[in-house]
Amino acid sequence: MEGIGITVTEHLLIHQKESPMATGRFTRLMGELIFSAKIIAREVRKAGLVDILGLTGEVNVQGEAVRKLDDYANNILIYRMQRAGVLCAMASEENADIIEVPDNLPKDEYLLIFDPLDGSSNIDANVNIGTIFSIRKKTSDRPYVTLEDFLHKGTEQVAAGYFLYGSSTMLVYTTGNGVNGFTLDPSVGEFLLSHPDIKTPERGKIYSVNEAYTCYWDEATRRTVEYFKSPENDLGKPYSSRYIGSLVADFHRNLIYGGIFMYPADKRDPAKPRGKLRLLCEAAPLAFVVEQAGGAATDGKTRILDLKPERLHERVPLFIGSRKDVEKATELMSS
Ligand code: AHM
Ligand code: MG
Repeated sequence: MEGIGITVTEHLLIHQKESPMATGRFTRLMGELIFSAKIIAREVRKAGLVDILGLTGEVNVQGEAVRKLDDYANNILIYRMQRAGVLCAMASEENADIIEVPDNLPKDEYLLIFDPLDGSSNIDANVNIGTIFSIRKKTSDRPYVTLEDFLHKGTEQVAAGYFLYGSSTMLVYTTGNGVNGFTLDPSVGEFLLSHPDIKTPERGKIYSVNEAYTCYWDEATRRTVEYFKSPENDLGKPYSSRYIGSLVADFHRNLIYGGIFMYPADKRDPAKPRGKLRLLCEAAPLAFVVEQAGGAATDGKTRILDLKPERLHERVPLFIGSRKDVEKATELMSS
């Protein structure tokens, strides 16, 4: 009989069997994360029909207005993942502090960091949004979790990826052994392996950056962006400009087609020249995915996965995508 393809659950179980040390806890963690994302996807699908669009009236830890769907996604993830029995703590883009698993619930050694609904400024316009996640293990021997347990390099991630709520709902993730993409078949409610072993082109044809901020950039950043627009670049013609303003969507398009996404540091606040995107819940997980797909990610100087955060919500400049494009950007940013 013809099957419908490999489900993400089957895929996880196949890989679990390959690892003699595997106990099924990671599979359990992913199962719960996938279920939470299906609930979020369902709410995103009916967002125009029910009263969950718009702002909640609250402001998150980054000083940004919290949108209702952000809030909903955050709450679902916290509620379900706290009960998965495999985590000891979480960190969300929407919460100032780490979120511990309460003592009355079963705990284990995994840590989960997430951006519940990235690209939320696009929600009201029906543009693609996503959930980004990073999975780590607690490495300290302390019997309790502290902020310190989260302040580690991206190289320590056990797995990372994202759910993209677009024309279809996708899951793209890595456990350090390549990248696989799954598409939700709404008729059976399962994620099916649709993009096995994703490899991003070595050099792309797309550059993605919010050029409105050129006035806030330094000379090196301007030169770097000019390179991708120049007919004299290594591609021999200007790259195409594509910018959605929704990181997961911009990243995913460039991963598939090849290209570079840039969110450089800028001087909107001259006292704090910095990037906008967060190291732990945005840059590091996507850097893990892109490297596993053959691409690269830097902050303009240093490999993203080698950066050790000092704060939970640390922001970094980000240059991410096709390897040769990121290498060129890093060279121009340092010259
Ligand atoms: P968010 O997490 O509050 O949605 O902010 C992150 C988003 C990214 O998805 C996107 O790449 C970036 O902000 C766009 O910023 P800008 O509007 O400054 O170009
Ligand atoms: Mg975000």
